[in-house]
Amino acid sequence: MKNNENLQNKRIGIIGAGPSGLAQLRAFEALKNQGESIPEIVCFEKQSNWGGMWNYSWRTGVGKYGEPLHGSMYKYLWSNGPKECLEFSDYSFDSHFKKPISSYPPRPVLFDYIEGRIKKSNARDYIRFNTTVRWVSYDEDTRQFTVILDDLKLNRTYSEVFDYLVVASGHFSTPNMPYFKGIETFNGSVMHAHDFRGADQFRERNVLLIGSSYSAEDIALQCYKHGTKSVTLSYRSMPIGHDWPDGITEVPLVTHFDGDKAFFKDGSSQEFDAVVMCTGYQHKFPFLPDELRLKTKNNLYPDHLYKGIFFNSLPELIYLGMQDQYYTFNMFDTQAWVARDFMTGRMQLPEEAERRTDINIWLERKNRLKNSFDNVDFQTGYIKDLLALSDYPHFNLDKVSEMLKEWLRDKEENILTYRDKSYQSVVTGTMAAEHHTDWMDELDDSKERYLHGAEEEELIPENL
Ligand code: FAD
Ligand code: NA7
Repeated sequence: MKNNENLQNKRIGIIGAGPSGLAQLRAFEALKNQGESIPEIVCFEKQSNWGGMWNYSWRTGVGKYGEPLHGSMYKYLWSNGPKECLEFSDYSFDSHFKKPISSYPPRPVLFDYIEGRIKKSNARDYIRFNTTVRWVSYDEDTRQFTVILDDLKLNRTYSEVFDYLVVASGHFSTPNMPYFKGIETFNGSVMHAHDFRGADQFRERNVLLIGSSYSAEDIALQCYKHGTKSVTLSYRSMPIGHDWPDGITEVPLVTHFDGDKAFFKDGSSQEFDAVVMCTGYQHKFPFLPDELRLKTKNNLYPDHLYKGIFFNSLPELIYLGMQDQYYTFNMFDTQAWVARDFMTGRMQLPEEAERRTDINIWLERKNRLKNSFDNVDFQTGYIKDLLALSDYPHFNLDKVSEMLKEWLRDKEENILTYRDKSYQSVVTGTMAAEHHTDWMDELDDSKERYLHGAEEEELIPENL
């Protein structure tokens, strides 16, 4: 192992062991496997397991130790984009599952894939589970971060000092929950998508979903699939605009409620049994002081982050995965590899003013985006920019970009069947298998059923 004394004295703290935090661990591991020395790393995760959002919890509100519950995923959640668009370029689906699988796996299958890559290393040793990062401060003189931590199991508070801090705490966990006049008089349940755990409770009910983005779209489909009587989607800016099946309709924004009745901007009104606010999330960092906190809404290029990751006024503070996401796991990887190279001194950053100029170029480009296809091109360009900076294994981004556009077209063509389509891996060239059951008919999202369900059924003799 090459000896770099300076590096070995450095300490790196990572907040969160979701896909972004795990990407950071994996990036260091890859360097170590090349015979390079790596600094001391500690990753803090407030949940008892890794996987972030993909680590499903039945809980809502608070976790076992009273911390705000992180998870926003629900039962029966299937990938909302082709898996070929998020595939790790250093760990393919083929190498994990040993056979082609379909393009839209359910959550437990993607969790298994995320876990599979990280289990191949000793990354777990770096992670302190059940540990919440409570507060961070930065000392200008020592140029170090002091991190105050709560060991939730032992109910013990302590602090540690780091030279670099990676914030990988996600941004789809703290609900944006707007107020609508009179909603306090509504008698049914009112929840945010963050607390939605499955559509079973809405069987035979009339449900109002407020919002018109990914959560609204998918919760509407979940409700339809699992027997909700009617779904009404209420939009603020633009309807989603799909050719929805009977039972799902779109209306303009709610103006107010009166008891169980909701009134809409077009003058219409309807009674509902439940309301789900699919109104997005807040970037929330309760552990960061004002001067270190990223302040942004959900968008494709949050300001103040050089290369989308380095906090411009203090680049030793690194944010991963803070963008709105067409790309996910592979984008987090490309970010983590670049962050690693800065932290290990393999890459130097330009001066602050030059970094600001680069950020501004991206912000100006972002301001010119007109539609989802432009958005895909923008994020593709961003990842290309990052890929050029590190040795993360290259993958055919133009092809992935085409697939993302195809995915958008599939959804427009038929929102009920888009998950039955198959895509080709840019990592292995493998064409995805067709799932044994159409998505609309598949009510079991378990890994066992997904991987082996149909085989088992085929084994049942015909006369039984
Ligand atoms: P997260 O997965 O959110 O992980 C952050 C981690 O940080 C968590 O483990 C959390 O416990 C931890 N943490 C937070 N605060 C602290 C603290 N103070 N101290 C210690 N630990 C902390 N992406 C897709 O690619 N395909 C999909 O189909 C898809 N569906 C989605 C559906 C829903 C409902 C949601 C909300 C998101 C979906 N996403 C999907 C996007 C998903 O967020 C990303 O795939 C991915 O999980 C982001 O990874 P992350 O590590 O940045 O954040
Ligand atoms: P998004 O994509 O951030 O979308 C938020 C939606 O909420 C969007 O349609 C907003 O409307 C709407 N919104 C926000 N505030 C309001 C108010 N006050 N009133 C009405 N509507 C509002 O969040 P999602 O939860 O859909 O998706 C997040 C992730 O979860 C995503 O990556 C998926 O993979 C799963 P707007 O269009 O801004 O008018």
